[in-house]
Amino acid sequence: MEGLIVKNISDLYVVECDNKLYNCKAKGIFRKKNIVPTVGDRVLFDKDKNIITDILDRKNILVRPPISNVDQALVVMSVQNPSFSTNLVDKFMNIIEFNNIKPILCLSKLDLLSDEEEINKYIDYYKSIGYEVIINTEVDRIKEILKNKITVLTGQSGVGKSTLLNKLEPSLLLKTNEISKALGRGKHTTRHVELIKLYDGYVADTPGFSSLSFIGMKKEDIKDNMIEFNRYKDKCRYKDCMHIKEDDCEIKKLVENGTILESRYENYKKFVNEIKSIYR
Ligand SMILES: Nc1nc2c(ncn2[C@@H]2O[C@H](COP(=O)(O)OP(=O)(O)O)[C@@H](O)[C@H]2O)c(=O)[nH]1
Ligand SMILES: [Mg+2]
Ligand SMILES: [Zn+2]
Repeated sequence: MEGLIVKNISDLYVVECDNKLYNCKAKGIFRKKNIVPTVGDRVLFDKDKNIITDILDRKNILVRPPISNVDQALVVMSVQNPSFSTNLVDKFMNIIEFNNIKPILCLSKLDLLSDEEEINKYIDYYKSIGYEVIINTEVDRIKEILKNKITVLTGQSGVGKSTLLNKLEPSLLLKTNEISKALGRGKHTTRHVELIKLYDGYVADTPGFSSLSFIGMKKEDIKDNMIEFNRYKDKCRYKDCMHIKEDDCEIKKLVENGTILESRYENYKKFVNEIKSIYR
């Protein structure tokens, strides 16, 4: 039978098939070949012996947290409390792009803003470069987005991720307003990775995702995943232009004339510096 690994606790795998759950172990051969079955894997399993016999080809795999076949990431970001951070938005988007996952920006706490003019400027910009941007109150739209997909929820602590999931599925009864330091270690939270079934899709409830990092990425990767730079880079004088110190750089011109958002460019330069310090 074919199923989906929806949960993993040490060597136990919970496999879902036709809306039923099976507690399985992995065939010994996997360990010998150094293959680790992962949440999100489509697998063949023997439902009488409760053994996973085969792992079907993966579309992608994330290492931390370990999860495979992710379709998209919902990047939840509050506009107030904690305040809106273009640095975090750009960082998350960049790392998610690098992993070949589609990022969707979901803004929360707009009710706390007295003036939406500033935030609308950012919303318009991110939309203009091709990103989908939604508000956490657009529940029907979010249901639509989650349908038939494996989605990971990312965003720093306190932005409203658990609140959002509870609104979508009240029976989840997720605790909200948890202290960030306790995330993943608090007595009510768990370390294991799990896919929650929601609207014929799955959402990964993974604390680890609030701390995405550039580890494993090169500065060229950062550049390649600033998606709007790619539209114009052929106009730079140098083919391998990093858009920082080079002359005749189209990207720098576009930042100056306002076509490229200044915060995006400034964040880009910071990320490149962060990478340099990782490898120093
Ligand atoms: N005003 C306002 N508060 C919100 C909103 N979404 C979540 N909150 C509050 O923000 C706090 C943190 O939410 P929580 O869901 O625990 O954030 P998480 O750490 O990302 O899971 C809680 O007190 C929520 O009630 C929102 O859209 N507006
Ligand atoms: Mg939470
Ligand atoms: Zn350039």
